[in-house]
Amino acid sequence: MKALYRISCILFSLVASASSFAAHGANHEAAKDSLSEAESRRMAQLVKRETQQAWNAYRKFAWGHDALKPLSKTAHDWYGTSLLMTPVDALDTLLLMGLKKEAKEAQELIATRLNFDQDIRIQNFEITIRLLGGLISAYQMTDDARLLHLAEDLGQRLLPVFESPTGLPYTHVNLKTGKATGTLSNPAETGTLILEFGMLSKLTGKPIYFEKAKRALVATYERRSAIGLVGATINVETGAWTQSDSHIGGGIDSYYEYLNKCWRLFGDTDCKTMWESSIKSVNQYLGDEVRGEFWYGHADMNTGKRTANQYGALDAFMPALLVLGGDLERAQRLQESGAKMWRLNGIEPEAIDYQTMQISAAAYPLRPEIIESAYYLFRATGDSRYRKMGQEFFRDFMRHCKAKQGYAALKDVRSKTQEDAMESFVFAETFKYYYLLFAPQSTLDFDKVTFNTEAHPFRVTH
Ligand code: DMJ
Repeated sequence: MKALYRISCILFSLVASASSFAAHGANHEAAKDSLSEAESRRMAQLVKRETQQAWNAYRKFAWGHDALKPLSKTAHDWYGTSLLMTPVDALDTLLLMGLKKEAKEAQELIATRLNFDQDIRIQNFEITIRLLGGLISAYQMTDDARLLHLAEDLGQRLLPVFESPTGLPYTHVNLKTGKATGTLSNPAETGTLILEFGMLSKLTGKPIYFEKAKRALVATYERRSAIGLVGATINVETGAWTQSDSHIGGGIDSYYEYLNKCWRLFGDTDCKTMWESSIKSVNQYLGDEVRGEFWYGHADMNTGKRTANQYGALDAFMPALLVLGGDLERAQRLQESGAKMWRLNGIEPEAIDYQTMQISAAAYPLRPEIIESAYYLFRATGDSRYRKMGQEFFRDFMRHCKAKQGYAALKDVRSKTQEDAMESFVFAETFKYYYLLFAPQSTLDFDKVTFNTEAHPFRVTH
């Protein structure tokens, strides 16, 4: 089977390059850098097939649980009891790909089995972006009122996190008792809530969700330094920063994303102002030019002094955000830097030092951000070099991460040793962004939706 699969991959790439050559005639250079529509459709089909196979593996070995462990073929539940993380994260992707049978079974499982009345202490950020986000987009795509009902039940159970003296949310809450805990947070956790809570307000007609999440976002912004940067950790009870390291990577990333997207989705002009002033500081103090390449590094939030030349797989969402902010030049240059990071080992590591190009964190947990950026850049420029880039990434992704059952994270991108983990965001984001990059534009109207940070597409309908 494996040999057959390899042969079909080789045949696929031979056919793909032959048709690319034919389409572009003698123009070898153009052919090398771009992908024809026909090749792109074939890539979309390949992504769809891989998604279906990974879903079948989940179905076979982890049905009803949060996630599949692809190497041991066992199941994993984050909190000892299942919150159906993979089905909720996957549902809108299955729908977008037209995997009707799979989507229907996921929808029924969620509607009949998902139960938030559980005595567990959950992380507000992850549950909001994956579950609240997934339920809302799936509701908008199916009109299944049971999904909205679940979203509202969850939203109510999460609300106690906002009851801190500053309005900055606690990191955790017990879903049954409502006890909120966890005082040390970060901008991503305090500022990545307004799309999901705001949509819940729109859909239920109850303003409280939007108001609480907006207060948390503004409270984060108000604590920016004199030079307009935020730090890495903040105490939600005192509002004091406990780490002044500033960057655009994990722990801060989606705070900036939501400043922009809250304006895009809700037309909120406060968010527009906060976004415009924040991105100026980010570009001024975190943007970096090295060897003619553009990167973002780390700096002290108070002095602006460079503290590390670190960039990684999570930072690679930034070209997409720059596209939304209208800065195509930086977006394109940064994506080239990200591709250079990817090509160091034929798949991207968690982090590198971009001065020395040495790896500082070697894992690859199947992250989507660089594909997300390729998709946004393709939509913004129409330049099929981004599809070509996506084709290269997808082939590497298949080559190194495909397991006998599903896809497996890598412990180390140098040795390509696989790890027994397949995060639910592989379905929500990684497969989805690959598919949307290659599929016809009519699959989803990019201009009419706003993706939450877990790639769940939202629309404001009223
Ligand atoms: C996702 O859960 C979200 O995109 C989050 O904002 C950070 N990144 C992971 C996937 O890499």
